[in-house]
Amino acid sequence: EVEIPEDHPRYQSLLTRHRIEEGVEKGITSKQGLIAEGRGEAFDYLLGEETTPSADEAERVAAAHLLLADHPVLSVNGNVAALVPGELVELAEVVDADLEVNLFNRTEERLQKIAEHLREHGAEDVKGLKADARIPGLSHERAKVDADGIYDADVVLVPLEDGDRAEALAEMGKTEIVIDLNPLSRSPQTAAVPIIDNIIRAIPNITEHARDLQDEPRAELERIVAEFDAEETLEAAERQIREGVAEREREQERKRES
Ligand code: PTJ
Repeated sequence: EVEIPEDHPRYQSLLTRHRIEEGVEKGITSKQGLIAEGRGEAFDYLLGEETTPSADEAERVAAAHLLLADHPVLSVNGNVAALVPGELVELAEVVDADLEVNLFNRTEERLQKIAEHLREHGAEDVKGLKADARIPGLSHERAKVDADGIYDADVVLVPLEDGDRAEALAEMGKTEIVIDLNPLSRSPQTAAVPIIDNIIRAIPNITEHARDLQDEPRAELERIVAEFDAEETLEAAERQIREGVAEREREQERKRES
């Protein structure tokens, strides 16, 4: 156990990295998950390592979708399980969603370990182990889902998802909520609700919004969903990155001049 002092300027980022390392050691996270983590960190740095107002809005819209859904499912991969297991279980409880392990690099061993890890964090029923249905249009291994899980879902939350699968799920007519720090990546581009934020901040914030919205009438939730503009959210994130970089360049310029 590495102790990271909470006042360290990059506390959250170091904690995230440490959880991914532990995930790999436990056999939950894939080695490719380490690369995905590095990519995510770079974008998080550019976004200022905080939830932007537009990401917060997307998280509220995601909460409204999950509350309105007949059968919401939260998809879990090796990175997600390492980073936010307890937080996901809590969100699933608040919006009454299923949890389904769904892996890009699918191995039986990692499936079992992730399901067990989620149970240790309070999950009762974990789907994804039956794999008795297929997402049309994907190669065999990557298409495997549960018939009474993702296959049957009307709303799916797919964090850190590969672009092909995000597209195939959207083509099945599912409302897709994607969490991904890279606004240029294909999965948020195909999502009904792209959330450009670190999953570590996004999941607890969706849960908070869901608690806040759970007693609202359906008409109000439907209004929140209808007013959302996915394109604008992606543009806001790109702007944030560009302006953040420009701002830092100006700062360095000022330092050099003084
Ligand atoms: O456990 P498996 O086998 O299902 O594999 C999972 C990974 C994530 C390894 C697999 O899906 C993969 O290779 O994904 P990619 O193509 O690397 O895409 C991951 C995306 O997630 C990238 O766009 C990253 O920027 C983003 N990302 C990484 N960490 C975070 C993140 N987004 C939000 N929060 C993070 N903490």
